[in-house]
Amino acid sequence: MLKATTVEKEPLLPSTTISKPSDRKFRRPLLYTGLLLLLSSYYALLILPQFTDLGPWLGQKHHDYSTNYCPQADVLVPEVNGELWNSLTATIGTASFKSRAVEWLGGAVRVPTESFDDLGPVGKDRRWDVFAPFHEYLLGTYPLVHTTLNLTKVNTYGLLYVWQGSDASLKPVLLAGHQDVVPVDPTTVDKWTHPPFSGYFDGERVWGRGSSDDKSGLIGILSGVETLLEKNFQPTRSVVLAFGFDEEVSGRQGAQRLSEALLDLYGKDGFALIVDEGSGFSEQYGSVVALPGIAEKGYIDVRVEVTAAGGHSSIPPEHTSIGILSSLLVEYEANPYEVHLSRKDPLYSGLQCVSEHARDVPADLRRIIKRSASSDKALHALEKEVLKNPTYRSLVGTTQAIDLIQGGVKANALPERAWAVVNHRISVASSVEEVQAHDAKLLESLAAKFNLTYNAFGATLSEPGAPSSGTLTLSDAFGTALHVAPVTPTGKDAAPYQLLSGTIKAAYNSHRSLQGTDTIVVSPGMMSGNTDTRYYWDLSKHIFRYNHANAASKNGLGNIHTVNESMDIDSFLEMIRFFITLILNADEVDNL
Ligand SMILES: *[C@@H]1O[C@H](CO)[C@@H](O)[C@H](O)[C@H]1NC(C)=O
Ligand SMILES: *[C@@H]1O[C@H](CO)[C@@H](O)[C@H](O)[C@H]1NC(C)=O
Ligand SMILES: CC(=O)N[C@H]1CO[C@H](CO)[C@@H](O)[C@@H]1O
Repeated sequence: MLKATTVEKEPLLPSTTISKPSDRKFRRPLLYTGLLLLLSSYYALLILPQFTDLGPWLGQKHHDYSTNYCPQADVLVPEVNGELWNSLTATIGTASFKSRAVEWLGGAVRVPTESFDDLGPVGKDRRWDVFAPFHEYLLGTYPLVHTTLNLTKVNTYGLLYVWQGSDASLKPVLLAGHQDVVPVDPTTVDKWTHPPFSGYFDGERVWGRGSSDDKSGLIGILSGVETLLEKNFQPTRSVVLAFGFDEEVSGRQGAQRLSEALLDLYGKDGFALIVDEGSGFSEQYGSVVALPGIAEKGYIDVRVEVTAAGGHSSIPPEHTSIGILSSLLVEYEANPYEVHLSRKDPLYSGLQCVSEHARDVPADLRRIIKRSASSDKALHALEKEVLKNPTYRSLVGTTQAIDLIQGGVKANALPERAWAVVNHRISVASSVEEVQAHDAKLLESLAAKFNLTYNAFGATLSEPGAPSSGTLTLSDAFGTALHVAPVTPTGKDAAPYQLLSGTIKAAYNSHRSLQGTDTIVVSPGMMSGNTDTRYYWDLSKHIFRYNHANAASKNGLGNIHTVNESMDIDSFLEMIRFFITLILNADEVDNL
């Protein structure tokens, strides 16, 4: 999860333009894997802060609140395949299917597939070999999948399954997930209620690392496909499955290579939609809200490096490189990024959905959210309240955190070099370029004050050739900058979003024998981290990070990335139901 930072308002808009980084930068081989901080997270977030300060907005008149800013799709139940769906729905509800699901997921957990930050290339580093037994497990567990679908192994352990549809003119659906799990800290093994790779089933939950993140997704998809095959379903629209094996450590050997293979096979925008791991649904203001992730923030680690003349410290200059670096870092923290809530922000769409559809939203809150759609004044008032919540603030804005520092080698020698790394998570309203320009501008006056030759992201900002007493260099620390993800369309005419929404409602209702469209609200959600889809932007404009996990259940999402990770079996069964419904629905619509 993203760490919330404390941020104060301080205007500092970027104004310099500096050289644009090439896309190649974040495709370069990993230099310092050990320091990579691209932690991926499971959650899409929508947290409404407590509102306290809306007094002035109460009792406002002459406003039309009737516009529906978050129209809901109808429940979408397979029709052409209606009989099949009914039969599958019944099957999923049986005790024997539940036992199979327990075995499927538990067995997958029992094959440890940890990925580590410092892994070398596949073929060189033997620690990747753990994926071979995992593939054996899948082969033995899903016989029909392996006799019917075409399997290509990309970069040895990436799994690319193609379930060929009868109509090649229909764009396929891509379902994604990852095989790897975050390592279990050996010192915490005895703190687990059931051992981390036991896959133990206690009658309610399957325990172990990966039971939730993300073997529930991967096994959920494969279980759904195997079950469809058992009922002799043959797709019209092709279904493609892509399972990376290093999502937790950047996806460069897995998803990145898979994306190249997928692009070769299907071309740019070759997929009707992509569904990867992500959020599920939870309770918000008295209603159940599903939050498919439609956006991801960008990322850059900025290395701030100062060099200065060395020498004996008995005759020191006024400022050493460490002293200068300290001033630069103080400047950073004194000038946090300005944060604004914009109507284009996916989190704003989320506020609209909750205010429109959640049952227990206080009337004054509901009103100001509605008003904010057309009134800038109301938007500012809303922003002021919303950004009081540090998590929300971090999700909306560009964050900065100084996470690494180093300098000096000896107590009596002047440090010739000192550096720090500032980690930024980039607002969906901004860009890598804007952040680079902002940081470059921020330190410009200090660079001049300390008489430094100033280089920022490849451009010289100080007077070329002028003598100086040292250098200041800003750079992309590990070549891991990540652009802000394109925002997935969610309007009324965005057919894939409507299909997903209708499917979510159908799966939810069918799992509970409910009727009606308003049993669960679907709202655009925002990821706090990145998934393998960071490599899939060219494959489809319609990317959703969503797996229908039930975070509203009493056990929640189940301690991902930590001790006691576990998966509620009922929630897992509902995930399988979701994937089956999605495949069948996508198979019979022709507007994707
Ligand atoms: C794991 O769960 C058990 C209860 O099943 C609890 O007692 C224990 O504190 C949990 N461990 C951690 C670290 O949360
Ligand atoms: C900067 O440092 C260089 C080298 O020591 C020196 O020649 C120059 O005069 C200095 N400039 C200023 C403005 O202090
Ligand atoms: C299961 C499987 O391998 N199916 C097919 C994969 O693709 C080749 C070539 O198109 C077919 O010959 C296989 O039957």
